Amino acid sequence: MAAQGSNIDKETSSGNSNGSLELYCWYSSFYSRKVLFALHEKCLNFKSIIVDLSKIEQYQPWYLRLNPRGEVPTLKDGVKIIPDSGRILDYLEDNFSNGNTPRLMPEKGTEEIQHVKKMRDLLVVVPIPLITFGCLYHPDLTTDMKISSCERKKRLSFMSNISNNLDQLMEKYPEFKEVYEEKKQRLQTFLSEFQDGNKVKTALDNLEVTLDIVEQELASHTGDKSSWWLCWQNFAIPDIILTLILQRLSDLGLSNRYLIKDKRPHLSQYFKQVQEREAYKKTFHQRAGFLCKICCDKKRGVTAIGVVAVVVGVIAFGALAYRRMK
Ligand SMILES: N[C@@H](CCC(=O)N[C@@H](CS)C(=O)NCC(=O)O)C(=O)O
Repeated sequence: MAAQGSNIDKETSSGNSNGSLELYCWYSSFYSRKVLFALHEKCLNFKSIIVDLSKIEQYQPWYLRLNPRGEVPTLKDGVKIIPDSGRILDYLEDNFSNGNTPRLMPEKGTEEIQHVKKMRDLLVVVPIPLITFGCLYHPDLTTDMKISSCERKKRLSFMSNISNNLDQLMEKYPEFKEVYEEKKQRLQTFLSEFQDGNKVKTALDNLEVTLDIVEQELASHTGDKSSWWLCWQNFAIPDIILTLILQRLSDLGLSNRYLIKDKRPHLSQYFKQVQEREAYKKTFHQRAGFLCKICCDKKRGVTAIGVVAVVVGVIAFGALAYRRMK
């Protein structure tokens, strides 16, 4: 089957893989980024095929045949199709960890593996979709919401409109009726979850506990371990998940709550350090992305105001100079 999707990008790294990897993803999706980050860390060559969530491409028959849950990411390696970010990371680790391709987990049977797995399991359960949409819906729960109220409303109304889109798709593609019905139900549950302020508040409070454990872990690295990443000398899967969580908190305007230097000095230093990694830069430089787009639009708005101010200033100055000359 030829790849369909909004766009195809060839990600070129100097690294390995025979070029057969195709990642169906959406650049701003948390779970897509988890895999993109891992692919860049491993310096693997891959093609990324954009499944545009803003055009609900994930529900189109061609994609549902690939991933019946209608979610990104999905990895294709030749004839093998691997859905779900967690499974994809395991697949990459099992199949692409030789020679120059770095491991993102300690080898099986080693002393470190249990500890690294424990940290991964702690971070993987952080309910990022609930926190993201919960904060868009209850901006008062954030300290420095960076997304304008107009954009938040647009995003939330897009979300509640998906149900209608699913009804239309059901008529158009009756063979996928069950999938669409299930999706509608899951969406309904999710909508009522993130609209419930108490649920979102609890998730944010639980995240304090998780990040306290992370802070303790980082603080415990002294002496020979001072150059360690979260729980091992190598950058590993828990680091990828932690970085994505910290980035999302920052995008949502929650850094002032979780990442302040006085409260979690090691974590705030860690986040600065991780942003220097090439794989981080490659993962986050990507265009598109809903949250990213909004932030950029906001910046563009500020830039536009700046340009208008300069133009008005120049005209006023010119007019003044002209009057003086007369
Ligand atoms: N457990 C899945 C979750 C994937 C997921 O929820 N992806 C979101 C984007 S971040 C998605 O595709 N949402 C579209 C939808 O559910 O319709 C994974 O880890 O890959």
